[in-house]
Amino acid sequence: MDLITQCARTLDDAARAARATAQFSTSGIDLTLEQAYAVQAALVAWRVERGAGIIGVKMGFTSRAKAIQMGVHDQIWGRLTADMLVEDGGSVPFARFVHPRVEPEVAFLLKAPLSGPVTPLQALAAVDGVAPALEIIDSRYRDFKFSLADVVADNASSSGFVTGGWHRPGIHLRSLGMVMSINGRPRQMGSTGAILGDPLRSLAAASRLAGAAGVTLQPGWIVLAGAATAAEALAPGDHVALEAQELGRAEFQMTAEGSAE
Ligand code: OOG
Ligand code: MG
Repeated sequence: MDLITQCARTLDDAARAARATAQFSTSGIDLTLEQAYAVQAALVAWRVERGAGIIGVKMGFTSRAKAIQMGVHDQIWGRLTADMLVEDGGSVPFARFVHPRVEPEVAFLLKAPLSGPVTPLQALAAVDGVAPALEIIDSRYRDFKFSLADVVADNASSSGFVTGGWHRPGIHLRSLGMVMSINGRPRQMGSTGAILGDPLRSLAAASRLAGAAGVTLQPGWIVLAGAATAAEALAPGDHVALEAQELGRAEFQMTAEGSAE
């Protein structure tokens, strides 16, 4: 088995068993960024073979708060598959995850293909709708610790997401207040402007980065722009709600069974 397949197998097994694995970078496996994206593509291809189609992409480390929290400073992208989508107001089994965290985001729904370098205005022309979103991230690495290449290989910690109601794309996204509450208590507060100054810039970056990898963002796909604040750890039974100015609400419930790590 070649190195790419071997790393993809390790991460895919860890995700399916909801059990943490050792970071590659501290186990003598130093993937280049290019190899890490190849691992990501390979493990997502297996998810697709098992029946979960690709429904979009996500951006990571597009806010200072996330870069500081994780100690990783370059923007990355990952692939979203149909099995990650959690219905707004729905519930998700805690046992599916290793050590899940949640973060407040903005989601875009595309109506036209998008690929390669574009301006935020050109990116906006491909947008059908914008919604408040909660991303559930779950690193397959022990203690949620990783290098840039490690996290890229692990599909940017993608594991679940919820989108609230869709709005017309014209809403200005440079400074809308966001409050993320867990069990009714506000835990993170921020602004959509924390996402690269404007989440549309993150959409343009998604187009550029995916395009460089030969991927065209498709009509009907969802693009998660990245978290506006640091992520919060989740426990079984937690209820999470996001309230965003003008964009409204998104929420979900973690089921009570299962335990972290
Ligand atoms: C990697 C994913 C980062 C974001 O919104 O910045 C991300 C991680 O923090 O585990 O999703
Ligand atoms: Mg995120």
